[in-house]
Amino acid sequence: MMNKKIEEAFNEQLNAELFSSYLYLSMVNYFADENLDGMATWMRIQTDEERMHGMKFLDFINDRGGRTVLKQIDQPKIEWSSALEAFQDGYNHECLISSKINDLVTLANAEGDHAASAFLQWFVTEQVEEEATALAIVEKLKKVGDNPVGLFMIDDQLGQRAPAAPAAAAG
Ligand code: OFO
Repeated sequence: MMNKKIEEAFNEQLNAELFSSYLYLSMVNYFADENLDGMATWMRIQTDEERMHGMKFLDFINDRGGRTVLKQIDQPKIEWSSALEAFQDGYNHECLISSKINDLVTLANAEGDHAASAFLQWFVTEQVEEEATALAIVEKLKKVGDNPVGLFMIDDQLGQRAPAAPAAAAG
């Protein structure tokens, strides 16, 4: 039987992960509109990864005999002034998600829910990577500034991102 406080908090996190997917999908559309096809490709893969994060929470809740409840997903921002602003928003969002994961670990430990704690460790590690990846792109975009050649070089590089292998994506 699933701890009710954990069940509720995990349902909230499922919603947060699906919102992450939705936010990045909105960025896909922005980049496509800006003819930054490489960034659109990169974000599309990110969108899929976020959905997979959500599914991990969904599976855990269901596996533990809890009840998954799908809540309304907020409308994401739809317009950005630059690629830098979009990736900066992405980085800020990842920092927010990291703090949510940390809070979940604190809650799981306080409730003595070792299964939930063990499950969350994958996300703790994942968030280190998520923040580092987004920040590295932000730093590169800051360096190229308004230089269109530099922007298109980064776009080309990001377009080479390969989708995560199914096993890795599923964690
Ligand atoms: Fe971007 O890691 Fe999930 O939300």
